[in-house]
Amino acid sequence: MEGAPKRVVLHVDIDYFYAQVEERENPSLKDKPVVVCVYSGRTEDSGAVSTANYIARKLGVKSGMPITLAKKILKENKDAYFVGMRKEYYETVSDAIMEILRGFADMFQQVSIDEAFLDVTQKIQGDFEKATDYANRIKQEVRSKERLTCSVGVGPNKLIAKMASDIKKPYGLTVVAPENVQSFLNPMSVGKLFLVGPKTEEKLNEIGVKTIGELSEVKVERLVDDFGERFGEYLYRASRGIDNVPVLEKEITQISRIATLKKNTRNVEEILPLVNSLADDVHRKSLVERKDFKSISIIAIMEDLSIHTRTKTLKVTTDSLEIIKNSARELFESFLNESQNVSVRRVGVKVSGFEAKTGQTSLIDSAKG
Ligand code: DCP
Ligand code: CA
Ligand code: CA
Repeated sequence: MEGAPKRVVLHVDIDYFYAQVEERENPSLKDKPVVVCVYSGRTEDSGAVSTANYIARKLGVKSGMPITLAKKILKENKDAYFVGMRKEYYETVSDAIMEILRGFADMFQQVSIDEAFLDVTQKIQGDFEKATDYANRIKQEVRSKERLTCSVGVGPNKLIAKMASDIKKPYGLTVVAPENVQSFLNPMSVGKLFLVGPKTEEKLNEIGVKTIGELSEVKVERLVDDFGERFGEYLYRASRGIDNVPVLEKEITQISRIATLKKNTRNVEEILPLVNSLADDVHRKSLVERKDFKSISIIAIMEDLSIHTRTKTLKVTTDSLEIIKNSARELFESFLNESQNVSVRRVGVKVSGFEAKTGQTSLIDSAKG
């Protein structure tokens, strides 16, 4: 593309983060299965696995599974070590690592407790030949200063860097120069494309698309018909490795959308279709930004132009579209019940109270239709 500056973007993700911190604190754990647990406190073993080291994963333990199941899987293993999550401590470790990473970047964006994007274009003069050495220096610096390993992906943009960091783990490095982007993507299954979840994957498989290369051969019109304008166009671009989103220093603190109703009304059924489509937009944006949210708000601007907001705050963060829609409906219903006899003119939906996403589990499956 003419004039588009050539960029070099790194994505750094710490390997089995919480469990690796536990290993660091307690070297006797090194060769044992380590499972970090979030105990809910209801019964001794109720709760979920936060993460596990690779030894435990090989045996079948996964993030999110019930602790009781993990214990069953490791029942025969006398060495298995279960430890309660120490989030605040991991946060301080994270801060120290982010500080190191920031020093290597022209522009820096932390996206979760254990991952960040670094725009290093100036640092290495846009030269991909220098990228391998530079990324290795970063890995070594984190290892020597913090005694933790991370994996790094390098690409011409965030999309490719993010996908590349996941290829070799732990302590991996994958560099994808611009001329190799399409051959990097082509053989991968479409499910590996960022933001393609199981449902989208299934829909694509149904039209005969199994790999990202095959996806890149589908006409954009077809994708827009099947998946809606935004997501259809995203798939078209992403399958070609195109992503122009800059590495942003500033973290956003909320995502909102507002629109005007076709006619002023106090009837919730007339309001909901627009609210739901705003919820779709807000949700998609939260996935793209990799933000989990805790609060859902509605905004109502009345015919007298007075502005009202109502907020619902959850106990835990979520990325659920369902929850946005249900909360927005609830909030509008109770707002309309308590408000004066004035009609609504504009409506808005907002999510806030972010915690950056930790896993790679954010999947768009709510495409149009
Ligand atoms: N995490 C969690 N619950 C999940 C997923 C993740 O509490 N369902 C926490 C624990 C992880 C941390 O977030 O250590 C980072 O998440 P990642 O998805 O990056 O997973 P890991 O760092 O544990 O492993 P990997 O080596 O695959 O990056
Ligand atoms: Ca990680
Ligand atoms: Ca991560």
